[in-house]
Amino acid sequence: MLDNIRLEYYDSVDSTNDRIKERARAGEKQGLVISAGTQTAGKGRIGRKWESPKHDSIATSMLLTPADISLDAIPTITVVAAMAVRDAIYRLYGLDGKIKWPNDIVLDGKKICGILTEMEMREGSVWYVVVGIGVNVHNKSFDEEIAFKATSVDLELIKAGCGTETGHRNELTQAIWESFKKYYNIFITTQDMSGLKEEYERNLANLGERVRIEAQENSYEAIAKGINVKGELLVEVEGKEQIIRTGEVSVRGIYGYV
Ligand code: BT5
Repeated sequence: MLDNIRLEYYDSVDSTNDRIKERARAGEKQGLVISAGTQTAGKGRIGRKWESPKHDSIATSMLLTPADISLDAIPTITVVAAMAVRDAIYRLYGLDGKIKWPNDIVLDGKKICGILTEMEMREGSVWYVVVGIGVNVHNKSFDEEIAFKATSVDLELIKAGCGTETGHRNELTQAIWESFKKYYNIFITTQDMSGLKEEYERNLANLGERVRIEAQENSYEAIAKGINVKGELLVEVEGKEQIIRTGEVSVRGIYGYV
């Protein structure tokens, strides 16, 4: 079980995930969180970049050392983390984000958060896991390549007519890890989504709608049906159920990014 969360903050690091890995290899215990004001080499999945401009966004990573976890259950941790971020943003700001399977939170059709889970094996079993979360908080604009699909807490609060508050990065970071603890401890008892699936599906973007599955070799349309207990996406293609397993697949709505 995850109980003792310890928060460390640095003004600038390369990647908070990489700082956690270094500490894990040095024998650090589960529950360490490293957050940074900015990252000089923030990472997305499969070699993509994550932009974290100075003091505008949250870049935060936690070390987990789950005992006897199966390799299969590791990708599910991303799915659990997405629930936690959604929950924290809702509790603090009333912003009703949706989860874009597997690793994004979206608001008004744009990405507000990305999650990158990494792990290292030792002697044939999982040694440690790093869950890294990036959330756009005070960003008022984005680089050209992502401007059409990125948003922030402040931009969404302004749209909702709530104005903005200052200083919510730290409070949001704490809320995210508190929520993560709650969901992770439910997940870890069974190592699957059986206790969380229902809530997850309530907040899943595109549920029951047509989506485009973009795999490396091909791209096709399907209807999003929900998730299974492993946290894999269930879709229907020409009347047959299919399981979307890999995070290297992009799932998009038919119109636009979500
Ligand atoms: C992700 O990858 O969304 C995972 C992002 C994880 C970032 C956190 S920050 C703390 C920790 N330390 C790290 O080094 N990483 C983690 P992916 O699904 O591959 O999406 C990456 C894509 O999102 C990029 O190719 C851009 O198109 C877009 N993107 C980059 N920065 C963004 C931002 N700030 N807001 C919205 N979209 C962004």
